[in-house]
Amino acid sequence: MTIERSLVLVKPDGYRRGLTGEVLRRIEAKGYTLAGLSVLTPTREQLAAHYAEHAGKPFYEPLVEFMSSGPVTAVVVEGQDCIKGFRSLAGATNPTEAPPGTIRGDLGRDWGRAVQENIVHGSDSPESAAREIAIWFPELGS
Ligand code: D4T
Repeated sequence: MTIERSLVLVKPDGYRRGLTGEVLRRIEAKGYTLAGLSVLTPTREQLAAHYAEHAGKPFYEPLVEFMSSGPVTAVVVEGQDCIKGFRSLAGATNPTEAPPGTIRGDLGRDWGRAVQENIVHGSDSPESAAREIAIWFPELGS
């Protein structure tokens, strides 16, 4: 077993609504540690790299527009199995379906917009985590 790293983003809706601390609190309360933290407004170039798999999908442009609309907090989360563990903390992509107890279930809702504003992103595999950490924290290497 190896200690994993996951790239978590508190998205612009989470930042605007003052939920950054609450998300970080839940990550730390779970027992994971924070290995990197940065508040920044993403460039379209960073988002094109981060969301390359979604290019061309109907929600892609609204997604890039939303994600570049204000500051995000990028976090490197560390701990045993933290990639799966954080996705479990986050809940389903659609905040209406995310169960109570999860970040999206407790703090998110559908606002009727072209893209789901669902507060957080978390890497979905070790490969994605390595790719995403290089985008948001080039100085960390790996
Ligand atoms: P992220 O990547 O932001 O953690 O979210 P998920 O892993 O849960 O979801 P994703 O990569 O499939 O989607 C990225 C981003 O696009 C929004 N989205 C997604 C949307 O508005 N409508 C959709 O149908 C899908 C699939 C939500 C998250």
